[in-house]
Amino acid sequence: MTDEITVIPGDGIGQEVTPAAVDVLESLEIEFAFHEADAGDHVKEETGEALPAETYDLAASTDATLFGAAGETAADVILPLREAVGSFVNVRPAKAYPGVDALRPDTDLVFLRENTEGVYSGHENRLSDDLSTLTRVVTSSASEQLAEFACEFVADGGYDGFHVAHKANVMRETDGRFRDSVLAVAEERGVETEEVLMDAFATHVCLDPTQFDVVVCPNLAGDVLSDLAAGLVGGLGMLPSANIGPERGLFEPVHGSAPDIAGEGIANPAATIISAAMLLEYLGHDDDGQAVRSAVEGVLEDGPRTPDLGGDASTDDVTDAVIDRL
Ligand code: GGG
Repeated sequence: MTDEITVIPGDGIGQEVTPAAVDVLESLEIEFAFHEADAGDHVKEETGEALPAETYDLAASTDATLFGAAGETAADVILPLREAVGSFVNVRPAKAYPGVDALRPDTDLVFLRENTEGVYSGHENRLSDDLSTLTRVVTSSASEQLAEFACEFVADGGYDGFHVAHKANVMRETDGRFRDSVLAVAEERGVETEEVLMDAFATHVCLDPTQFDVVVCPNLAGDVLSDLAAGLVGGLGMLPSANIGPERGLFEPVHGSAPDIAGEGIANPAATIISAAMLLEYLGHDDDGQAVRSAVEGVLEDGPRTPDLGGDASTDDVTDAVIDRL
């Protein structure tokens, strides 16, 4: 059966790293039907709308979506796209690969980020010239759905349990609900958990990342803490992600549009290509996903490197080297 894939490069370096990942997918012996779609700052400039309805509808109807990067219109693009695929969790692995100059080469952890609510639920208001407010939404149902996923994730991955990062000592009602809901599901399922205050986590993960394997977080905390972990493993060019829904998924690097290097052809495609490997695994192409991961790992170890990793190779050089290894 042909896998239907929506491809949305988005803004900035998304226009460079997304085609790189598509080239890798096209080099495999799998039948894909790719549907090119547009979204982002440049679309808003042209049409007044960052996310065309056709793009949303494609993401909501195809098997999976590969997304590049969002710029200034992130809230109008990536949040609705995650909703389009029904995603309730953003899986963000942070792993230091051999050969990459990492601050903490012993980092190997996975963030499971709540993907629908918290402070990213869009309830912001400008009440006066002096005052703006934001409503933070936390439901037991979304927290429990995340926890169910986390329990499956640790069982499938052979982990002992998971950490829950929160700030329930200050945000007693919202993070308190999040923490209590997650812990209740884990207890019912017999999965071991440990709580960690998210600010303390930021320090502990830098001092000794080996203390952590799987970290379940509210939305904003997952976004920020995974970027922090990117700093431990070689930079934002290293972190892939999978937005998982019940029937479809959206796969994207953790990094944004990087306007400082956009258009130069030197963006690191590793995060997007590993995101494509996660897409393959999500669609059941486990062997191909593993082959893509191994090819990226081989190139990171002794192949060409983009400037963010200390080399002078282009996005295309790295992509070609990955494809050569497949
Ligand atoms: N490829 C991910 C991306 O474009 N990130 C930019 C961004 O602002 N993301 C916010 C989020 O991940 O919630």
